[in-house]
Amino acid sequence: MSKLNITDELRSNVSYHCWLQYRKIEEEAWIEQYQKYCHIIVVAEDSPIKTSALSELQKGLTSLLGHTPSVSTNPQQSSAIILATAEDAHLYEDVIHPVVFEQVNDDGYIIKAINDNSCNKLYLLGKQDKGVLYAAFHLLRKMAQQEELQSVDIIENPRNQFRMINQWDNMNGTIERGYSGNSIFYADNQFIGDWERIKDYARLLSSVGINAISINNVNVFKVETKLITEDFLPDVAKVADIFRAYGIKTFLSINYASPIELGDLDTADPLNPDVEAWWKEKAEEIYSYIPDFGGFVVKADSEHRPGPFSYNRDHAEGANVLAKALQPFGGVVIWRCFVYNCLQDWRDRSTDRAKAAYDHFKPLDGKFLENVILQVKNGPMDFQVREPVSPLFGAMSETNQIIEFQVAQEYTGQQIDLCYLVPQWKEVLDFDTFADGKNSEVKKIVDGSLFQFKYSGVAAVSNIGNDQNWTGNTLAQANLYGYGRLIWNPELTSEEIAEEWITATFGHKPNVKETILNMLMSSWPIYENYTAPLGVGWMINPGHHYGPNIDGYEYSVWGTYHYADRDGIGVDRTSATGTGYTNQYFPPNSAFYESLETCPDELLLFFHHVPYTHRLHSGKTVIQHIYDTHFAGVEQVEKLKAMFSELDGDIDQAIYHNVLERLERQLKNATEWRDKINTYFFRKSGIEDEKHRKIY
Ligand code: GCV
Repeated sequence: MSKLNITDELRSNVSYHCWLQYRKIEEEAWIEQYQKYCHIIVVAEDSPIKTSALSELQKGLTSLLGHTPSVSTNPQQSSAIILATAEDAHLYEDVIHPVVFEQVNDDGYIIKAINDNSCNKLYLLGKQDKGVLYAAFHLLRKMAQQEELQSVDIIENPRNQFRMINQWDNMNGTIERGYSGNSIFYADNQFIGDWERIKDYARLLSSVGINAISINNVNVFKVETKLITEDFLPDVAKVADIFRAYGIKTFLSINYASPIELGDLDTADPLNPDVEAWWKEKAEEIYSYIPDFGGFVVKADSEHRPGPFSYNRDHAEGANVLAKALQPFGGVVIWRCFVYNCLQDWRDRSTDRAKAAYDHFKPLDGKFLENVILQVKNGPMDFQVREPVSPLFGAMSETNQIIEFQVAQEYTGQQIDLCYLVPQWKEVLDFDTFADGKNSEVKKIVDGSLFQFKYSGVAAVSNIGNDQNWTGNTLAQANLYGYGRLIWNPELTSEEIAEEWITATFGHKPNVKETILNMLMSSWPIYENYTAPLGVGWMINPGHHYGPNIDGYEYSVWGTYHYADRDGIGVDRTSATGTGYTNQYFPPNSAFYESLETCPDELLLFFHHVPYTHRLHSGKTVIQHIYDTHFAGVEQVEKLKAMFSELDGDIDQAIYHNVLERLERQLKNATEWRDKINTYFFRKSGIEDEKHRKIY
């Protein structure tokens, strides 16, 4: 039976097109301004990426203006859109001096309008093909936002070199931490072959600047181990062809024990010469199918995955054997730092999961080959609604680093609850590590500029599946869009990004814009209000991680993560009396978190164990804060729902019902969190709510 899920019906659905809807422009003045450039598109030489740029422009302009531009190779046009790379100088040099390309990086571009009486031309120029494609998407975005073009003169460069998406798709069709249906890549332990849907995904990703993708879960099980064999490489190559045409490089997650699991050797010891030879041969084989293959993503020695520790080797030795194999082909190893002992006994307070990544990796600084990149989760734990920034950022000046975010809302509402994550990511990127004095923000570490990394950038776990709207909750599309836009330009504000997304998705009605903007911008604080308080984290149901379970997290079987007892709550991570985690930060951050005086309220319980009567900077006691935020959280979700209900009739009906249904579930979830958290802490502390509200 065919597993293809791309159908005309699916495509006729507005939400399927996400932010690439390109609604027809109604205002004559805009049509007139835009139309004068858009009758002809001139493109010199063909290439797969330029063909994508052309097809995107044709599709987008037809939809926006109701007229399909024709295509020509002849630059002698009075009015046209000109697509060219730096090399096609004959197409632009009469009006643009090639020296401007000195300001453009490999993925950057120029958009410039030239107008005089007889001529209206728009130049979309990239240093390389990719730049042309990004310029095409930029132009379409401007038109969809109804921005003027006549004086447009833009030089745009992405700030981050790697702008990556990690799929956590398994070949049986499930997605680890997927909340929007099944995989668009696999079913029944095979590729589905739904190339059109993958192409549509490539379009979405490329339109926001994503340039790399790993297409299988970092937990690599039996079947997926074979992705690097002749059984599946022909299909991986087809996927890579699709992504390549949209400027996206394909990567695979690999099983560190592949030499054993694929039946060739009885060891995966990285220092064993047979193992080294095995990986070299494997790399040659992969590159014979995919000449521009990106490389490997590796989760090793973590959550029961194999790794170099089995052979008493460290992670540098583990990564380097792979790096050597990929190096001749220009490939890289993306080695994850999410390494900790998930079976550790939490009654033993000398161990601290938050310290694990730093403890494992910091001593290895400078020992990795130059085509290894460490991928570090944004926080020291695991994508909680609130965590401090991982102290590994800045701590390894000799080792390429990229940051890992999670667009999939594993711990932030699972695409049922609304949680616009761009403000959270922005806070992380703006965090000053003081690694090289003041102004050593995370964004300058991951963009490679602070320590001159050869490779750097950002990766994130995808939130898409085969649901018709890709993301389960249509409003969760804003997170995928926002992720791409933010890592392209970390100086954009969360509001700017949200506004762009809203207009592209819902159009220009002021009431719709205002309501959805309010909803998105308030959603992260609201989610934080009704879930685990003051940075303590977890408190979720084991396994699936949705809904409250104060002592429930699966890796806390020997004790809780939050150490709540009748007197107080929180984890003492100070160096004076606790685990010493605060020492992993550079001064003054170490002292800032160490001191109760300066530690910010929202992270108090991450760093300190305090009595329930401890007074926050806000003036409230901890226990009163818990009660108040949990009552407020539910009221705020009720308001979200009421606000959204006002949009009935103003937005697409299917989207309206999709979001409303999610808000109803969110309200139930928030209510359950409020009741369970408040009851738990009332019973533990015996302290009444000052406002005498009913605690269930
Ligand atoms: C892919 C968390 C998630 C796991 C995930 C892991 C990781 O523990 O719950 O599902 O595994 O992070 O990032 O490797």
